[in-house]
This record gives sequence, C-alpha cells and structure tokens, in this order.
Amino acid sequence: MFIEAFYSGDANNTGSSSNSTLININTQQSSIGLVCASPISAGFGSTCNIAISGAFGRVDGERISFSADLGTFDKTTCSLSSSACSVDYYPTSAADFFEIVTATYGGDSNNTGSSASALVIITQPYMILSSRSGEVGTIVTVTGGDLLPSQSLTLTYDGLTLGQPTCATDSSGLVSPDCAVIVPSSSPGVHTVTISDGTNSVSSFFAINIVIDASNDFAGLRASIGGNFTVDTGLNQLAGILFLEANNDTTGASISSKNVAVSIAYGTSTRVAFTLGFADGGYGFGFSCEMTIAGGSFQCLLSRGPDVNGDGSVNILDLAQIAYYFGGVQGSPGYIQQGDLNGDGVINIQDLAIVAFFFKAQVYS
Ligand SMILES: [Ca+2]
Ligand SMILES: [Ca+2]
Repeated sequence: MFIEAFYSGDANNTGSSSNSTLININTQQSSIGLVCASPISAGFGSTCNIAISGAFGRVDGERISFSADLGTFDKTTCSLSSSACSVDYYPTSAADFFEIVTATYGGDSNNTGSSASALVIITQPYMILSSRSGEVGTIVTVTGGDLLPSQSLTLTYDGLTLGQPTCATDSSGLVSPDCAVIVPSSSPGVHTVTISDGTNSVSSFFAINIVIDASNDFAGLRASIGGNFTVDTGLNQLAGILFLEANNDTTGASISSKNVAVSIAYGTSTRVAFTLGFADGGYGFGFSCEMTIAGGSFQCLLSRGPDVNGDGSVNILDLAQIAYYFGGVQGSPGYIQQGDLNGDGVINIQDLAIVAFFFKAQVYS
C-alpha cells in the first residue's frame, strides 16, 4: 500500500504533496496444531483435535478440512469455535499399519492458510491358539486382542463358520476374546482358524496330525506303538517319532522299547505303509502300519516283519521266500521262523497276505 500526503494550498500558498511511501501490510501467518488419538483399531474412531493460532479476525466460523488416504471421517470439515474444532477419523482396514491425517486451513484476507499432519497408528488384531496341532475334536482356546468392541466376533475354520457360540466381547475398550474351538472333522495337514469382528480379522493355523495308538499280543508279548505324524500336504511328506514298547504279557515287565523317527515322502500316494521292527534284543517282530492321508486313519499289525530276508525292503524277494517255504510247519525242516509272520506255527496264505499288504512299505529297524 502506498501513502501520499497532499496539501491543496490556499490564497498564499501553492499546494504540494509528499513523495509516496510504500507500506507493506502482511497477512497474519496462521498455524495449526493437530492431535489425533493413536493407536486405534481399524474401524474404531480416532478423535482429531485442531487448534489454530496466530490468526486474527473472522477465523471463528471458518472451516478446517481434513483428509487421509484411507478411511473415513464423521465429517470432512469442522467449523472453528474459539480457534478449535474436532473430527472423528475411522481407518477401515487393519492391513494399513498407519495413516497420516492432514488438517488444512485455507486462510482468508487476514490470514495465510496453514496445514498440519498427525500420524495415526492402526493396531493389528492378533490371536493366539492354545494348541497349534492335534487331533480332530481337540479343544483349542483362542485368545487375542485389538479387535473392535461392541460387536460379535465370529470364528471360522477353513472359511466355515463354526457352529458353536461366538466369542464374548469386552464392551470396555478393545476386545480380548477368550473362546474355545472344538476342532471339527478335517483331514490331516494345516488348517486355517480365523477370528473376525466384521471389520478386522486375523488368522492362525492348526495342524491336524495322524495319531497312532495301537497294541497287540504276539507270542507271549504285549507290544504297543504310539506317537503322531505331522502332515505337510504341500510337500506331500509326513514325519513323526513313534514309540514302541514290548512287555511280558503275563508279568508286564518291559522287554524292549525304542523311539523311531519316521519321515516319509508319499508323493501322489493316498496311502502310506511302513514297518518298524524291535531290533533291540533280537526280537524279529514289529509293527507294520498303513495310513490313509486324507482320512488320517491307520491300522497297525503286530507280526514278524514283512521284510522276510532282512534286506531293508519289502518286495518280490520276500514273497519268494514265503512261497519257497509255503506249507512249512513249525518243527519241520521246511519251516523258517521269519517266514511265519503271524506266528501261528505254519507258513501259509496268511503270511503271504501280510507281505503282500505291506509290499513296498518303508522299513525301519
Ligand atoms: Ca526284503
Ligand atoms: Ca503263519
């Protein structure tokens, strides 16, 4: 702005004027302070308060606008009152770990515009399973947190809503669910457990194992096998440690026991067979088991090993051994003990059938 003084003169004086003088008039520099509640759960509101300073004249009643890349506001502008106002911000996805909320004042003829940003951290819901593997029917406790309050939580297993009570929610603050899952009928391998509040969800994994538990009597002994296999349906592989024990059938005294680590790549087979012998103490018998992968079922037979010739595999040579001694009766020259798989004193079709059933079974000693 230029200011200039004029004298119009009178009867005695001519008029005159001053040089013009430049006066700079700056608009007031406004400044916004922005504070948003953080951290919050996705879908749960964060109140953002702003206060403007440095501004003068006609600021109250003017509007502050808000923005964020994701999420919504209860209103995208608020009207200043006593140089302050607030909005509520709602992030919509917990997949977004944080959001930057920006408040902007456009300024007016007295004040320059200004803006400010605030970081809102969005908490990630979490869940913890009390057990990560087991059998169908296992009761698993689900605990977690940072889900939304005042909503029903739902649990799903492989995408199917579980037909059991939904978790209770904590009406004060963020939810800390505490509920029980009864693992439904499902095939061996890894399954997905998900908990959701309608906006946020989080998943964990539960592995169904194949559980082996069998015992049989054989030649005055009682033998048992136990343990479980984890199944990797991606690599088509199962692995586990099995415990074998043989006791005197009358006294119960332990005769032999051992742990056997078993790892089998089953490829495209739907059935897995293996045989484990009580090599300790020279007992020529053991368990031979077969399992179906999809169903997780198993059956184990206690007998002399189907690897009749002891070369580490069950194949045509073992069938040939049985065939050679076929009909041999205990005590006769045509009888060999290792060919009488079921121990009934005669080598016949039943022994042949055992070798045939476990043909190509993986042999562990
Ligand atoms: Ca063999
Ligand atoms: Ca026999």
